[in-house]
Amino acid sequence: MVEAFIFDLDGVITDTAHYHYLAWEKLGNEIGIKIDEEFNETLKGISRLQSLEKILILGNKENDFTNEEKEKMANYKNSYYVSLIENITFKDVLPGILELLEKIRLNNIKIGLASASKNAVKVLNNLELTKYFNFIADAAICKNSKPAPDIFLMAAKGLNVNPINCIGIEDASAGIDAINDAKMYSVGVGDREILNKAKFVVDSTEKLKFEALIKLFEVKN
Ligand code: G16
Ligand code: MG
Repeated sequence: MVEAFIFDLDGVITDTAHYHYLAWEKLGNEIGIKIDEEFNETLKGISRLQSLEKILILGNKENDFTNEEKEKMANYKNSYYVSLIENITFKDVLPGILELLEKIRLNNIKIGLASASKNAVKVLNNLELTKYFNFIADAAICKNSKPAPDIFLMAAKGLNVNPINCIGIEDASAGIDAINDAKMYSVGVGDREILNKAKFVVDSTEKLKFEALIKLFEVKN
């Protein structure tokens, strides 16, 4: 029996993945590292500082900066990102998500959030979706970020449910690894090749249908 749906935020509930990209691209321009959409794919679901490390490696600049400078760069990226999410409203909820949340709630199934973003609460508030969530895992106190299962396990614990009875929904390959390692049923939204480790993949959020997901989960058990 499905006890909970646990959602990733960026790229699943709203398209902030694109804003993260714009903010990293802006930092990249400052430090002379070109970030394209393909490389950005590898940053999805990865924490802020880990993303910065990957970008510096991409530009062969991993030994060029002190920790203090790296902190400043991460803050620079975040300030721009925060300015971009300031104007997010309920209109930015991706297609099908509101309907899905409504149906889950109507069926008395719990809803959790497992985002790597320290800005998740703000984004959810701006989207006016906070009321749907029974528990929001706090990325700030999560030791190991995706692909480690920790944030999904933290969500299951906060919801007081068994991970094997959870459906996890993600847009990032690292997130699918996290869900699988947490022993949850993994659903990917996006490119089938990138998300090839997911148990089930849809190419857009409007194809996330409550009844179909429940059926898939029941069949696998
Ligand atoms: C998100 C994004 C990542 C981002 C991370 C940290 O994770 O996918 O690109 O680096 O959060 O975000 P912040 O800098 O706001 O703390 P998720 O798990 O919601 O996809
Ligand atoms: Mg994501």
